Amino acid sequence: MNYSLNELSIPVSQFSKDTTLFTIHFSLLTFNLMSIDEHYMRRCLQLARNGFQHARPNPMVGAVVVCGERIIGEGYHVRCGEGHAEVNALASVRPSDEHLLPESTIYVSLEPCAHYGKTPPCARLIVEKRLRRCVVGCIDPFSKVQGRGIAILREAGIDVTVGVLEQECLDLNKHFMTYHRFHRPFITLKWAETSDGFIGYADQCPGHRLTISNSLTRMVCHQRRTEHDAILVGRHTVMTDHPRLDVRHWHGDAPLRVVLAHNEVDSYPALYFSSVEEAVRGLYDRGVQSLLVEGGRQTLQSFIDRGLWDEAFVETGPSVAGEGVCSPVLNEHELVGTTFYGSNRMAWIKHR
Ligand code: AOF
Ligand code: ZN
Repeated sequence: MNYSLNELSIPVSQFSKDTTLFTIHFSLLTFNLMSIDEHYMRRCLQLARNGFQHARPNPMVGAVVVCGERIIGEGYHVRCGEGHAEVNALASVRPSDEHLLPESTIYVSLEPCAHYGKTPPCARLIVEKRLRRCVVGCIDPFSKVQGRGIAILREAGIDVTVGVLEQECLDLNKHFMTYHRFHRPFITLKWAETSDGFIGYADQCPGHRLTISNSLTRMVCHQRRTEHDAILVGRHTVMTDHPRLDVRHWHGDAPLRVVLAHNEVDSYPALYFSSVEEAVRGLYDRGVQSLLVEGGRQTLQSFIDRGLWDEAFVETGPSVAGEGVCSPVLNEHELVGTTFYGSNRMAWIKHR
């Protein structure tokens, strides 16, 4: 669906006496403009993902400057504390193309910022550079922005379109969005269960550990760990499993270790909270945008019962336990997708 505008530039006068044809032409033109905006917004999303490793706790953002049908600049937010996507995209415009800015459009996957943070406001830079149009993927929920960037642009007479590929733009930064919109970390649950629905053997079988994951799903789980700021388990899991909760089967930073318990357990180094509510509040106060809850059953179920979860990754292996600790029960949820890793199935589930 990547048409050039020229392909559809039939003179309107040709149809002016024929309302039906005019309507068809007009809607084709609208559709065409929409797909062009989506096309460049997709490029913004693609660029933004390059910031995955270093942009945190800032969001991943991409920007593209387009004049006519030519991209004259592009960039993304590389590292927290450094230039934002718009700054990098505008800096990449060649001096010989600078004069084109007043007839150009800047596409950004997140609303340009309006505040002086570690860097000056991007909305002011766009005004200074006199761009004609700005297409925004989604509003920035950060309290110092929240629509103010768009207001600055509109007040300066820039044509602003908001909400192109909005859901994809929101999903890209789901941790950041949840943190700023709901004042809590994004919460992901993770467990592995046997084909007959058990996550472990009962306490009566000390030292008898149920192996469900395989080498591939271990890599996937450790990759998930690198994507989260903190990882949490309950007191019982610490006592029975002594989990390392680090990143050994993937590359990246290990999340902050958190334990739900009234007191420190077995000198296990972690941040301790005595209840789910206290953990969620305490982690928010520490700027933790995402939390991975890895067990055990009681801990997982307490997050579920309070409705304090966003996504779950449930791995099902081929083994049969016969008896033991039953897997947690999810409330309102929908299956997003399923991936097979050897004989293990990983279900990606969202809270509704
Ligand atoms: C943009 N473009 O590429 C990003 C934005 O401390 P600072 O100055 O880096 O500002 C961080 C905030 O700026 C961050 O919380 C978010 O609201 C916004 N991020 N904004 O215009 C970007 N990364
Ligand atoms: Zn900015």
